Amino acid sequence: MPKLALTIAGSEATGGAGAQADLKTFQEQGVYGMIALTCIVSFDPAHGWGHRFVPVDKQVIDDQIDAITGAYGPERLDTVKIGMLGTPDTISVVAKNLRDRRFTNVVLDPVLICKGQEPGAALDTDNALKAEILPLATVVTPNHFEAIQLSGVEDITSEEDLVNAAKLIFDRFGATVVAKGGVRIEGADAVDVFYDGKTLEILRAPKVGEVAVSGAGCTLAAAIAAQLAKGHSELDAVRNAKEFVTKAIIERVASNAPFEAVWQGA
Ligand code: PXL
Repeated sequence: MPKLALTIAGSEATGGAGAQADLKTFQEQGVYGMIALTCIVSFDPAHGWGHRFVPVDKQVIDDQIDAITGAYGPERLDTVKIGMLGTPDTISVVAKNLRDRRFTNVVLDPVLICKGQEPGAALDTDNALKAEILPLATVVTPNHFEAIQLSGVEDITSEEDLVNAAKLIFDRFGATVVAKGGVRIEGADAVDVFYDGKTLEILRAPKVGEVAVSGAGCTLAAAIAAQLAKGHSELDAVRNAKEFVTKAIIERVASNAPFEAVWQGA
């Protein structure tokens, strides 16, 4: 019988990011995946591939989580990955469910700004994510931009800056931090920092080009969740997930969009 994992995330129609990336990752990891959909993103080919964004009604989000947890119960479903939530309303219904259902592993990809949302609304959303979801996360995986926002540092340009930001985020929110330097820190390697309050580890893999690939963040967080569902420690989960996403980036898929997408089947 496979282990189970839930993603609470948005749909990205072209299949590169979001819930689609999460579910493909779960499948490749040998974990039975489920989705509670929070919003639908449709890129707009006629307008620079900007994000068209529609939130799912909060009652419908609640109903999906109800169906999923009703079907499997907390003994079997102890791991959830959280991706894009979209609005303060969707955030509050997800926070309520996280509080009530007490998952052991809550892996949060803190997706902050999505193009296509009004800046005012996005600020509300970011604040709600920090206030309501971050304190409930057990692992948080900020990218370069998100690490700056969550730590409050001015900028992150070096490995030392990334370590410092990871420590500040841990101190502030109490979750294990996987801070991703990606292509935004100079050097030959893509560097991520793991910090759980005791262990600090720098994870490295040779950079694959200098351009960020769509779905890499979603895939990393989903792979960490799958690894935790299978019983690995947080550090092993992150090491294995980094290896998985590196392969998925190497075998990335091109399209007419101006970015390439990871391939979890690599
Ligand atoms: O990669 C961040 C992300 C997450 N979730 C959804 C998205 C995106 C980026 O496009 O559309 C649904």
